Amino acid sequence: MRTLTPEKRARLSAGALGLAAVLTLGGLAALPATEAHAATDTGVANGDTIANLWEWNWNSIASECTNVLDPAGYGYVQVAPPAESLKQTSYFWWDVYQPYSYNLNSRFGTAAQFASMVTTCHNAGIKVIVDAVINHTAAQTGTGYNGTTITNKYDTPDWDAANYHTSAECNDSDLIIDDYSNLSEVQNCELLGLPDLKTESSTVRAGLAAYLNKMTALGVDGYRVDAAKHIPETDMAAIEALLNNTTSGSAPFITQEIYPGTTPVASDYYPTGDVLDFVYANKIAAQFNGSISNLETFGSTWGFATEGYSTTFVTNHDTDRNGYTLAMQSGDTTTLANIYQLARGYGQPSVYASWNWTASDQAPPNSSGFVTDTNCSSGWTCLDRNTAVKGMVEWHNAVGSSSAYTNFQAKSSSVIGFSRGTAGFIAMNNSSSSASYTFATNLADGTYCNVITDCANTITVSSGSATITVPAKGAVAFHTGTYTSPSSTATATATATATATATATATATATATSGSTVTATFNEYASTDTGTNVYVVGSIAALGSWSTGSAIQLSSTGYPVWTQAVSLPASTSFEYKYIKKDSSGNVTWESNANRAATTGTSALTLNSSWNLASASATDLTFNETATTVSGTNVYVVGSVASLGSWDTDDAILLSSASYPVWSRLVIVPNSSSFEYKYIKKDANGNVTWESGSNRSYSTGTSTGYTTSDTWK
Ligand code: ARE
Repeated sequence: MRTLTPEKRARLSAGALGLAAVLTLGGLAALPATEAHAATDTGVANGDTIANLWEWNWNSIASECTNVLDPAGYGYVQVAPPAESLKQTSYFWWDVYQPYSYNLNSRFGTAAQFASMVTTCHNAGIKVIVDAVINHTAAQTGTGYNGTTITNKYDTPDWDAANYHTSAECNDSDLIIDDYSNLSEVQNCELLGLPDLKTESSTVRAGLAAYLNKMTALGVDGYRVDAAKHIPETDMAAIEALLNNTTSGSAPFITQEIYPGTTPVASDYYPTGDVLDFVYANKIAAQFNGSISNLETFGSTWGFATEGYSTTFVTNHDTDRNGYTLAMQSGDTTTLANIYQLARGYGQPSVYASWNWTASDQAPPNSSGFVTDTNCSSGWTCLDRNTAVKGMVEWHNAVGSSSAYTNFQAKSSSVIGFSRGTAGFIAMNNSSSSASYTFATNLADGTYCNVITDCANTITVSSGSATITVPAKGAVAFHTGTYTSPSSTATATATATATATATATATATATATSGSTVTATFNEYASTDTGTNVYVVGSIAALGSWSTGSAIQLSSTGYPVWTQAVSLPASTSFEYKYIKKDSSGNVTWESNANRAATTGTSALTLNSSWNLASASATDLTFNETATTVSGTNVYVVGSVASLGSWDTDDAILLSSASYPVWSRLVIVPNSSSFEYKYIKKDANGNVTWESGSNRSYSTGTSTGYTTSDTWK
């Protein structure tokens, strides 16, 4: 087990295509007999979106994976705690957060039904994330869902008193956490009086890992770690070190519940996985309860978890009940916020779907406590099935994670539009009456269908703009995959529009043949300060026509190489340049001359380095085989600026996606020789250098250089 990098998403993404399905759900609310998707499905593979089907029973989840989640393009399903739990006579929902044993016969079904659900979901291309309650066991005695009787809360089938924290570790006389600003208390005392497992003990670590490994062996792909802030991060790392790989061969996906408070904080847990982004959920609620016109900057500067670690949500089972976020039952506003979440594309999105409640403690629909089948027409809110939400899962997948959030237009406090690169456009209306505006779309002229209505209506883009009537509390969204035909007005419209900047001289020669595009991947090495982003801007409309306001933002996922795939007209010559924008919007242009390129009829990659003429740069992919312990990462550092000039603070983090091979594409000068070396940094930032003399490399005038090194 090692640190999960942002690349894990590529590693974990499911492969099945979201093909059309005819839906006949025995016992469930009937969906339309045939889905209009048959005609419009763009063949987008299942993406990263999580459907959080909280407290659905296993049979209903299995059906949903096959009949709804896969056709819609979801990638993951998250399920409620599956272990045997407390069973009160009132059957409160929170009984399942009090484990009695790690037997998988639970209120959601039998162990066999659980295993079958995992298999069925996998067969549909959906990965399964389990809510893992591993910080504690049950506070309340009684008889559980599999018949286990507990009379002493410190004596369960799995544990005895020696496995729990006592007054020897907990500094609070009643053993219960009262002071959430005291780290020791938060981690050594009892959350809500729930017996606190002694996770510093190797016996406890092994027992918890055995429980998780049992589920991993059944095919489970990942875990939402409940109450993770109450488990010291070092203990999390030690437990994860004991986890087996999933059946698809990767480390389990981990997202940790670090409820906001004084200490510890979410970022403390990045070494052991992702975190649930409570700040994101709280702020999205504030926007959709007020004005949405400020969403242009909605991103990391708002205090969210770092993008590569953020599991975003609009609401969850706790915050639905405590007002910290929008509520599931807030109807259209919550649906619209989910649509925005999928469109914004920050972190890994999740859509919460569950049962309706009127009293906070209320049990889910059940029979003697056992949860009954989901009925989306009665008692349940199946937001994952909402036509607009499903359309946006498709849109989210189609625009991809690297298309910049750009081209933001606020028409009023409640009507906005924005693009994701040149791949998709969405207009949203948070008011109670419909609104009509003309938006610049960033998309090629033509006719597109609206994914929000499952393609029941179309939008025409002409001269890059579209006049759109956005329904009350609704949205209109389309992407290049829903392009159906060039509009009658679609002609070559790009003309030279030199901007005020001295260095950018536009010489546009774009003559796009209607709809014919190729993907150009821009890779730019550029070091930046926090808050500053890198954009590409150029002479053609798809690159903003030299307008810095319309420049395409590059993704920093591979920092310090900034990357973006952009759809460009085929067989077109253009000029371009990179710019940096700081958090105040100040623009810095590269100092070299305009770069030039010509598209053909297939994809191309453009590699360059800040302030370095394109002709002087090439790409070098470092591959280093190195084994590491949890929390430790491998970097490369070297003698040239783009390798950090031997400064370990500027060393380049390599990706562990193909562990134990650590890799990263870096832009370096061509026709030059330089030295480099690999280093390891542990979770505390301690640096270990490879032994021996410096390594050296010489580039020529070609591209696609690689190394194949092994830690020495
Ligand atoms: C129930 C009863 C309690 C009783 C307890 C033991 O409600 O009165 O003392 O049983 O008998 C859920 C329910 C709880 C329930 C529990 C066990 O929400 O009501 O307790 O199950 O059945 C903190 C944690 C965070 C936690 C929240 C609720 O840090 O991890 O509290 N969230 C998870 C789950 C919950 C679940 C548990 C953990 C327990 O998502 O659904 O509890 O498994 C500040 C602090 C936060 C604190 C927050 C509480 O912001 O900084 O750390 O969150 O207050 O609002």
